[in-house]
Amino acid sequence: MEETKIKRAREAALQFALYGDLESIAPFGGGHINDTFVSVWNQAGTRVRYVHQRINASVFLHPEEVMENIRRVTEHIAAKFRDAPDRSRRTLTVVPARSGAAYIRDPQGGWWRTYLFIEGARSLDVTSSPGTATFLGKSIGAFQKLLADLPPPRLYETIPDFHNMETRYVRFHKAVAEDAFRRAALSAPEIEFMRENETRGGILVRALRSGAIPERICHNDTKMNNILLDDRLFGRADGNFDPAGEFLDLQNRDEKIFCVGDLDTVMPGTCLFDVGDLIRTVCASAPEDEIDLAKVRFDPVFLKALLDGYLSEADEFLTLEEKNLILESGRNITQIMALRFLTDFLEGDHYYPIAREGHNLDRCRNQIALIKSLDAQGDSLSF
Ligand code: ADP
Ligand code: GN1
Ligand code: MG
Repeated sequence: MEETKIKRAREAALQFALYGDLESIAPFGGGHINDTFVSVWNQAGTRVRYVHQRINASVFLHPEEVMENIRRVTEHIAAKFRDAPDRSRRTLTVVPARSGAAYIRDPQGGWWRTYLFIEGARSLDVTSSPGTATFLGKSIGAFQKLLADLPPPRLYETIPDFHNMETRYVRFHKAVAEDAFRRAALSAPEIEFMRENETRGGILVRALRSGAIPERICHNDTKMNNILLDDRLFGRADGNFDPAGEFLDLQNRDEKIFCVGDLDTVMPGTCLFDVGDLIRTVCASAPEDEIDLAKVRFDPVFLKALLDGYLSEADEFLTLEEKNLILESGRNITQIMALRFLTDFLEGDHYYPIAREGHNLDRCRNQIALIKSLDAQGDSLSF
């Protein structure tokens, strides 16, 4: 099975405009959606890596529109960094196919793309220090600012209603009513929690629809492991680089590099979707599928640090209404994730890959625990 997958990836990789000899190719990364591989090429004696992804065409019904969005977004960002050092580590670079297109189709109908591999960078699943939280917030504020002047036309909506809590609830209620896998009884308290929170959950989508908050270009999938951080941000207390070291708070961060990846869902939305997903992941004390719920706490220190960083970039363009909804956005995006994990559990785990039975229910319980921890801190939370 694995061998067939690798052979298919290898054949796809060979169709891109890459020089040299393909030495190896292997599965890579921990994303939930696409099939990711890394290849190593020997280019006249220098080893160079590339990332190849088979786009999940059940999730993205128009992969050509995804690639057109990504081409525009990456070229726009790259143009802004024209004179910056390490330009090709600051945004993804699409490597064209030999045909010149941004993707290839394989004989089985799969859609493949290739990116330069961002070397010397890492992504984190859990925040290690307030400094990391600040840096992650700053990176998404900067990303939104870089795209604020993207020329028309409007970007494609690669997944319509992606963060629309109302349509997500319609699907959830249907899944509960049908109960095709006889799992509703196993998740009764979680279903109840979702029902109790339905009206509150619509707050962002209602604000966007009424025009109370503006539509902007945003990323829509800012969980922290989609942000690549320069290895040079990590080091020892004396400030020297050490890849095994801690995040360094002391240095001049402006010189340091981040790359916001996973651009499939960059499309119109509200900035609050991005801040919300950052709050959900950066302020959680454990990964989103931790089953020991005693370990799942919402960290107010990381919240403050994260929003310090985010607002250092975004304060200048956010409206008062957007700022007033920032705290709510963290609860909101955590709720939509709990709802999506639970719906997928009820529908038989067809969207998120699972490593064990009940994995999606575990993820849902984890997200509900995070909301409860956030709620328990109530008015004491501030930024
Ligand atoms: P998914 O949509 O499945 O989450 P991602 O695009 O996020 O896929 O890729 C999965 C992981 O692969 C990322 O979390 C990141 O760590 C790594 N990755 C993706 N693109 C690159 C790249 N160009 N260079 C280095 N690492 C990458
Ligand atoms: C998926 O692609 P990935 O793994 O970065 C999902 C996000 C969820 C996240 C939860 C297109 O993100 O919406 O927040 O899983 N992406 C898509 O881990 O559905
Ligand atoms: Mg990802």
